[in-house]
Amino acid sequence: MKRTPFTFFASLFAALLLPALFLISGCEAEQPRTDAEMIDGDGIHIEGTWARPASEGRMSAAYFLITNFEEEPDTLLSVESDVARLVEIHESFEREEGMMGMREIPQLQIPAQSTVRLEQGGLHIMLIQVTRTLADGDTFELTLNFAGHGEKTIEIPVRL
Ligand SMILES: [Cu+2]
Repeated sequence: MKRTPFTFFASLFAALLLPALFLISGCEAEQPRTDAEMIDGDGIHIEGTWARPASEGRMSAAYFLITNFEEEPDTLLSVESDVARLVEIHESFEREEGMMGMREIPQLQIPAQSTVRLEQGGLHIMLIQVTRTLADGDTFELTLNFAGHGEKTIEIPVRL
């Protein structure tokens, strides 16, 4: 059978245009996936978690980095754990005598597309009256309650 111009263009279409169409639709398919991740709350990332060791009944502090990849700010409203009687968000400040003090803050703003550091001498999660001894190498869970992203439970390793 002799090739007509029609079959030539039809095979050209199949060879070039169809893969191109798949490529285009493939790119489009990735866009909603990114949006879905943000709706699911993956726009907030926690890393670098650790907490100081403490004997039962004493205080410990937990530290980590919170990164908000979203275009909207979020707020850490509260933190819960069954490893302490009371869990508070604290900030450190310099007293008049040059000594460092710390105090509770009601909530913690996480600005859009930025990282907030909880670290020694700065912001931290205060664990008051730990219900069991937290030794180097132990782990426990903290549940962070965000205004926008809801609850996030993270694992905290205890280390010196
Ligand atoms: Cu504190």
